[in-house]
Amino acid sequence: MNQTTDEEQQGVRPVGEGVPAARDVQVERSTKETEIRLRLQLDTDQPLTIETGVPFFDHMLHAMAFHGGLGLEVQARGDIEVDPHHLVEDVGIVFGQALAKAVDQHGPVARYGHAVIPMDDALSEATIDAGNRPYLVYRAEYPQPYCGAFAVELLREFFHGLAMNAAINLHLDARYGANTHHMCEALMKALGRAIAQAYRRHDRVRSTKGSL
Ligand SMILES: [Mn+2]
Repeated sequence: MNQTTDEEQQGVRPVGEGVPAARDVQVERSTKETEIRLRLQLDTDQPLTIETGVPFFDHMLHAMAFHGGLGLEVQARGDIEVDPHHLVEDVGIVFGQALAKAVDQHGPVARYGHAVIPMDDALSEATIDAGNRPYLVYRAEYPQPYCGAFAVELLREFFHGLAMNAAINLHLDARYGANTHHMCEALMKALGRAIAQAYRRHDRVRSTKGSL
């Protein structure tokens, strides 16, 4: 004879059955160079609070999260008076860790994601395999080296930290454009869309090998 708990008799489902828990993860990381708190919610696009102290980077993260429909809160402080390099890289690391944690805690995802996004003169593409094989291919030749005070070469550090720590294969291609701001922004929007697609819930591990 089956035994039922009080909770089941009251109609409360045990966690893990029926409606899955919203995927909501937090990661904190502090080093001598940076201090970062990040919360990622994959099943809601609210709230968005992004404060890194680097305005153009905030703008890029906001574009990524908004167009990916990701709930993202980032509070980051760091030695940006030296160079935003550490901070941009470490936000990539922590965001990657959050994506990995979401899969660890909440189960398998669709794996593949792809988006191509235009912005006026620019066209940028992002392709993801969230398949536990970390790799970054990043192709971009920007016509201007800076967006405001931000050296756009730093975006590579964000993408690398993200790819290695989420353990994803990430291909990014800022295909063409005349304006660096547009090329970067289109790329970040494409990244957000590709993440949203790759991290859709899936009921089992998507691999012919049975594991990733
Ligand atoms: Mn813009």
